[in-house]
Amino acid sequence: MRITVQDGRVIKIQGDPDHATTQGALCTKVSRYAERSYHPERVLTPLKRVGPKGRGQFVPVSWDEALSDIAGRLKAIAARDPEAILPYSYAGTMGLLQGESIAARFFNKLGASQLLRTICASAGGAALAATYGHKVGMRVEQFAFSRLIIIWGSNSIASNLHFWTLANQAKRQGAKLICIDPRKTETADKCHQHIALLPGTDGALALGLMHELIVNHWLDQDYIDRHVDGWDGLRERALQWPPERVAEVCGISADEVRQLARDYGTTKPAAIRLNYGMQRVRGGGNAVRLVALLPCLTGAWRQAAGGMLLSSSGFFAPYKNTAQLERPDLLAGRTPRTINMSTIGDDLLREASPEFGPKIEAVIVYNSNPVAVAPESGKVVAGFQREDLFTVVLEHFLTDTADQADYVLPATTQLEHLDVHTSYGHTTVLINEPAICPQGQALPNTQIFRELAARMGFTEPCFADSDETLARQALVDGLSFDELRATGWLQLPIADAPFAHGGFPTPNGKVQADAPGLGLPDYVPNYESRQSSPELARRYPLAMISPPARNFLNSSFVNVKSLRDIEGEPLLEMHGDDAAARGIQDGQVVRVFNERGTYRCRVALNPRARPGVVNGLGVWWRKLGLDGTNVNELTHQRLTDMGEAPSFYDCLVEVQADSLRAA
Ligand SMILES: Nc1nc2c(c(=O)[nH]1)N[C@H]1C(S)=C(S)[C@@H](COP(=O)(O)OP(=O)(O)OC[C@H]3O[C@@H](n4cnc5c(=O)[nH]c(N)nc54)[C@H](O)[C@@H]3O)O[C@H]1N2
Ligand SMILES: Nc1nc2c(c(=O)[nH]1)N[C@H]1C(S)=C(S)[C@@H](COP(=O)(O)OP(=O)(O)OC[C@H]3O[C@@H](n4cnc5c(=O)[nH]c(N)nc54)[C@H](O)[C@@H]3O)O[C@H]1N2
Ligand SMILES: [Mo]
Repeated sequence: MRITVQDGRVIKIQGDPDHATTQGALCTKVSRYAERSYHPERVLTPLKRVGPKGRGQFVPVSWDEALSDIAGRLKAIAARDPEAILPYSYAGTMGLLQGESIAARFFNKLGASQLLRTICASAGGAALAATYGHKVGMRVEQFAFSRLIIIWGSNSIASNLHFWTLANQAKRQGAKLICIDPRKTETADKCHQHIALLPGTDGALALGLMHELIVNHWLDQDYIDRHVDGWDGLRERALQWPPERVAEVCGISADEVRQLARDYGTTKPAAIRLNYGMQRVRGGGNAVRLVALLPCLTGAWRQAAGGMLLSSSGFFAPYKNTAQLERPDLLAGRTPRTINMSTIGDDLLREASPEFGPKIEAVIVYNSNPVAVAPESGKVVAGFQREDLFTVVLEHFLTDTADQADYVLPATTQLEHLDVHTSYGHTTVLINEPAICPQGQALPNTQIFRELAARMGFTEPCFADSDETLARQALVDGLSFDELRATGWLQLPIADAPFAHGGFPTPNGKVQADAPGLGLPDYVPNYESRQSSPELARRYPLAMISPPARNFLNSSFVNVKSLRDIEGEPLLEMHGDDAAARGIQDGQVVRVFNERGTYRCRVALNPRARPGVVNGLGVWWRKLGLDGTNVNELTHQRLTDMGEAPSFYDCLVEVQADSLRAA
């Protein structure tokens, strides 16, 4: 980003035309970053709760009063058991400094519970690690030169714009673009073909593609022999998936399977842009393993513009000094329990027990809005409303989570603080220089944890490290902070075709079809589907997915007026046939419900929804919804097959016209 500042105020935000991946473009959301940062509702002083829990009633207090009181409360809890204290953070900023640097040191020194950060990507991450050894893939720039691009489980125009620009370049050069997504997204509109499979059936489709690659002799047997472990077993498994069986499971036609396999097996270079949307189901890990094997069977990796990309973040691992930033040595031999962020609803409501450990007595939330984004939010809210829970939230705004706090502490935005960023879509390291002064009394997360550490009596010199010191510590010797500061970003040294000759980051350099300890991947049906839970499906016959609305970033930007005006209000997209069967009309208010709860919103009958699947666009702030709920009222806390991730898009519901409104 390039920020233009006049008299200390941001007047313009642009993409940087010199950066190879972004090429001068910003997505709609981030181009409104100034509107967000100067928002009249920014929290600009520390706030202390005065009203009942959860009502969002606060009075401003001084930093000193807030920090001293918080430190006092934490000390008292820690004296009984530090594991009763829980940090909760995720994607608000993904920077190395304002994420887990001083914060991690703070919680390590304290001996607090550790947070298992699973809410987004850990099923796919575990699957890539099992298959390739790490989260590695194609260099994103190379997609511009592909002849076939399969965009699989990603609404790239909305959530991965910089990739879309490259895919579009390939399209102009004659490449074929195919989108695999239950929803007819903005991206599907712009592809040559859209395959609208049922949610959670991607593993079956991948097996069917393998079947066709085998029977039509579209395999690169030399690449397989040299670089793939476990092919014989996988081959046998794939041969059990003829197109007709796949069609039945996926809710598509056998010809769609055959044609997709033909395109994939006979076009070179062929690239797959897989994204995290398809791993938010029970079998997400197995599905990613199966898709990740496809380019290894056709030898697509031989060409720079062939292969697949889910995440590039593993490429950064050798260049990041996580231990130096987070200082696990401060645990001093203790091994606190871990709490999975995706089951925060259940865990906040759990009593002390030998298996669980102590009841959670305090939560410190930063860079996250769990009340809106975590599954089964009825339970998350009930947990945060516990009278005996002490909650501190570092935030820019009074989000649904901040409303539940005992203290809200004003944090800086990325315009106001220093940070270093890696990426999961490209391969450059970036610096985030502060462009303006902190607004009001806001402080960077790092500084808030420094001040808290001092009041807790933590005397280790590492708690005094400045942000610049942290930035230098974040990178290993191969990358120079001074060079980064001078140029804005540094490209990692990665070959254009990194796996043309194998060399995957597994112990023996080979792709693991048969992964140690896991065996072969298979199709794993959803927890909730007509096939796997027919009784449940009789009561709740519609599958609901909840991908992000185009103009929001998870629950960020929902309160930015110009963006919310584009989205309008929370919507449920529904197919005309499903609506007709229920007497539902376009634009009507509906009740969407299952055993976990009820969510009311307006229905949009439109072709973006396929029959049998409804799309509840997310992630709205609960308090801006019709009756103070959002889609996560309906999602559940069961975890994926790998990586212990949530299965947001594995969810059955029923929909009815809202009788209150209809009357
Ligand atoms: N505008 C916008 N951009 C974002 C975000 C945002 O909230 N808003 N979030 C950011 C973050 S944190 C992330 S992790 C990435 C996520 O980016 P993506 O991985 O691209 O994920 P989503 O956009 O959540 O979902 C992608 C698509 O998956 C589809 N989908 C749902 N279930 C299935 C399935 O079972 N199979 C298949 N094949 N497709 C399925 C959805 O309909 C959706 O269109 O985007 C980032 N970019
Ligand atoms: N139903 C459903 N639920 C989902 C998803 C879905 O597709 N469907 N997507 C999931 C995914 S992919 C993800 S990644 C999670 C994301 O969930 P979260 O990590 O909670 O992300 P956000 O909702 O964007 O909330 C981040 C908060 O951090 C704050 N913030 C931003 N920068 C800073 C900072 O520098 N300091 C501090 N202290 N605060 C800051 C923002 O104001 C914002 O309120 O949600 C998940 N939830
Ligand atoms: Mo995410």
